[in-house]
Amino acid sequence: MGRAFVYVVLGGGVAAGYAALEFARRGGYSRGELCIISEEAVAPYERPALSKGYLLPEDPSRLPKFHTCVGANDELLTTKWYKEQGIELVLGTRVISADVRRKTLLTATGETISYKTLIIATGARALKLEEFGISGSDAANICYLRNLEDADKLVNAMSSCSGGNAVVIGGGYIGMECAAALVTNKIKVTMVFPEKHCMGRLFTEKIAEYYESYYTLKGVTFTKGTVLTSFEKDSTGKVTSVILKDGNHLPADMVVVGIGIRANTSLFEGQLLMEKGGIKVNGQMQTSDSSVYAVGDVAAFPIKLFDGDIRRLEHVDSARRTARHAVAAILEPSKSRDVDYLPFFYSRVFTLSWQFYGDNVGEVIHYGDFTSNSPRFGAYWVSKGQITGAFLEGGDRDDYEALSVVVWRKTKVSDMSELERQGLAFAIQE
Ligand code: FAD
Ligand code: NAD
Ligand code: ISD
Repeated sequence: MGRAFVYVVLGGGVAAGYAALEFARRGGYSRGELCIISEEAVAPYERPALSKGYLLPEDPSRLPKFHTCVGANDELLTTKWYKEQGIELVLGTRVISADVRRKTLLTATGETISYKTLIIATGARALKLEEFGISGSDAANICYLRNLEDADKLVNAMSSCSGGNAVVIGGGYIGMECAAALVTNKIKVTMVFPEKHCMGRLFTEKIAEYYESYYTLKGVTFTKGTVLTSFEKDSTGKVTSVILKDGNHLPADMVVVGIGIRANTSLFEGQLLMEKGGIKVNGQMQTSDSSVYAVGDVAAFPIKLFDGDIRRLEHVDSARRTARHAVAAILEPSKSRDVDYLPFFYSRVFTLSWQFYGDNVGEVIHYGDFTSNSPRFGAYWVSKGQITGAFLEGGDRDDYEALSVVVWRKTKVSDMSELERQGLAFAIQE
């Protein structure tokens, strides 16, 4: 049993949605020649909404409102849109093996799907506590957050926990955004993570200090520099407390775990070149097999701005752009230049909102007001006399645009103290 397509997008997340829109805009395929295979039961959606609008206590965002590509202020691609465009959605279908030489995929239902060109957009999976030697994370009140099913479990757990205690494991993006959502849902939060401060992969100590103080005022307690070792459960199997390595017991009506991800590469291990935990691609998003492309969280691609260094990014803007780039490269190879991407990350919690451009390497200088409740502060990273990264909390569209430009141009800095004195004005007047 099998079906044959010219183009197959494997994975139905953010990158798949943006790839579909790019295919539709460019044409170049006929009805029935293009399909998206996704383990998820719904058409591609804006995953960032799951830790933001989806968790609001009042008027939470629900599908179909946040299907791609509304996150980029573009068309809302509903199931009907895919039908109209002649793009087949093969939903609720897990691919269990891939044969790159034969150009076939095998689904869990036993169907073989063949392709001429494959775009791998399998994203990533949340790391489980079991992978750190801690068991029991399948309990009804322990939540991870990667997909809609996880988000529904989290919403249900929150609704039976009002006024209760939540423990958030991990001080990264999921930890910070979920802690904010839990507090907004009137749940008391303790965050537990091993580092000295939150968002260790990006924030400086000074930036982290601001957010931690802000969260503390909102009622969040920080337990840093330690990890959990096990859970206490009641007779129904529900977690009642989290036991830490330092011996403390934290009461818990629910637990949210955000301890990082692994890219979903396993179908292609041994068949395609890998790097940085992802599938290695060139500037066309093409893997070591010329019929196979990889995009989004699973792809490790060269960043021209970083002198061609290969990076695997775990952010939505990168998923959107790499997907569009791959489709352009597939449909019009002669016109396609190598991807030239400026890494861009952002988050929104409570009434705060920050953006970051570039790479957080080099010497850091901070500027602005770190004391206000409606703050406007930032940081520049400078390496070899050039700006490599820029962070800003509380900026407007023009501010962020100006920062992106100074990073993009690798603007020279001759005097660090002058940069510090000027702060945001340095970027705006450039
Ligand atoms: P995904 O969106 O994860 O999609 C992968 C798809 O592949 C899924 O549909 C999955 O089911 C499917 N799949 C995987 N394996 C198989 C298989 N074997 N068979 C069939 N289907 C398969 N980034 C930001 O920049 N800003 C944010 O605010 C932000 N918020 C986020 C909030 C949450 C809760 C999460 C989880 C992530 C957030 N991110 C954010 C990260 C961003 O969502 C990802 O970078 C982006 O989703 C990556 O897109 P992708 O298409 O590569 O992977
Ligand atoms: P992350 O990499 O941001 O953070 C992982 C955190 O896990 C670390 O900060 C650390 O504190 C913690 N940790 C690691 N080992 C631990 C242990 N043994 N015990 C306790 N804590 C431990 O990953 P995440 O927060 O899980 O986010 C998952 C993915 O979702 C990432 O790819 C992220 O980029 C994405 N995401 C992005 C956004 C955004 O860009 N605004 C929002 C939500 C999610
Ligand atoms: O990029 C995003 C983001 O941060 C969201 O919350 O997309 C979603 C929404 O804008 C779509 O509803």
